[in-house]
Amino acid sequence: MKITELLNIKYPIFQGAMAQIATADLAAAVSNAGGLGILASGGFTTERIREEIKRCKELTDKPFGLNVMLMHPDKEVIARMVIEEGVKVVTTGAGTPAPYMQMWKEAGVIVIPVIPNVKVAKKMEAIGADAVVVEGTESGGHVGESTTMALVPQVVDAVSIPVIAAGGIGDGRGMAAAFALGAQGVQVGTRFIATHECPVHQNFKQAVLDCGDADTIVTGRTIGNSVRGIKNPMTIKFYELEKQGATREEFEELGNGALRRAVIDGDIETGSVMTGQISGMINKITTVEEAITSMISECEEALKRLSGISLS
Ligand code: TUI
Repeated sequence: MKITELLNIKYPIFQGAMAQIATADLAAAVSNAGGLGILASGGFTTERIREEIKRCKELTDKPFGLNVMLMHPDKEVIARMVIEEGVKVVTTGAGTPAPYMQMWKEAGVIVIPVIPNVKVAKKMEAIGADAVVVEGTESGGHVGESTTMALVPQVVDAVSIPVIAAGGIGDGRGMAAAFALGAQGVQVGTRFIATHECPVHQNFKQAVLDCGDADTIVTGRTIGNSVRGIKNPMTIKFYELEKQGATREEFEELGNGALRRAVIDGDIETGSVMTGQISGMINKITTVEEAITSMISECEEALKRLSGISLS
């Protein structure tokens, strides 16, 4: 079944559930514009997550999802909240959703794990995932090693469930490329930061607009917690800490505080500005609807252009 039919959405565009950023304001705007808005749980308390779910139901009558971030200290509570609040679509990230799969499937929830490699994709299919979001290392935030270009076709070959491509996709050309690789849809995060509806601090938006193609960096690789964000004094500090042998827990604690400083306080020097490599292409703030409709028309244009290419 096509992903748009499975989810009852108009366009195969998911909005990435950016930690501390993807509130009901953003997710409802994406769903109202025909994509799939997805609420974040990363960096939010369980009370806040419940509030955002309730608010999203008020702001849209279209389908929306909740991302269960599996490094969240209260992940079990959030997993149960999905059912209590009647959330119909769940994406998961930064770990395996296996412990909650049976509970969700019995409740009729559509489960779409975000995965960084073929091995995890196969595992997710085996435990009953309805689709997977394949996230390349071009993404902002917590990332794997493989690029979207290399990973998507390998996952498409390895599983029979629909594949959604994520990482480095910020316009309709990227979307057309994802289709060429065998994906049925795309997940987009960074592009949605540069929208009026995105509740992130203005300085964070400006940092994305100012960011060049080579201005993001991955830290935390040595402790198995790779995070991509904009190069700044904060990421340099992370490097120092890695060298001094900081533990994963210390890193995560520091990461959460730093993300809040950037997202809420607008401190883009000592805060963690988690954005993807595609930031370099983003140069204006638009509405969510404009972002989605331009992605769709650019994609159609790209597909038309490609159909004119002849190699024989
Ligand atoms: O989860 C993400 N991206 C994120 S989560 C996040 S919150 C955060 N806050 C402070 C510091 C660090 C992070 C920010 N960005 N993307 C989805 C994703 N999931 N990428 C990679 C994975 C993943 C990794 C391992 C999924 C599954 C997995 O293992 C599963 C298994 O079976 O072992």
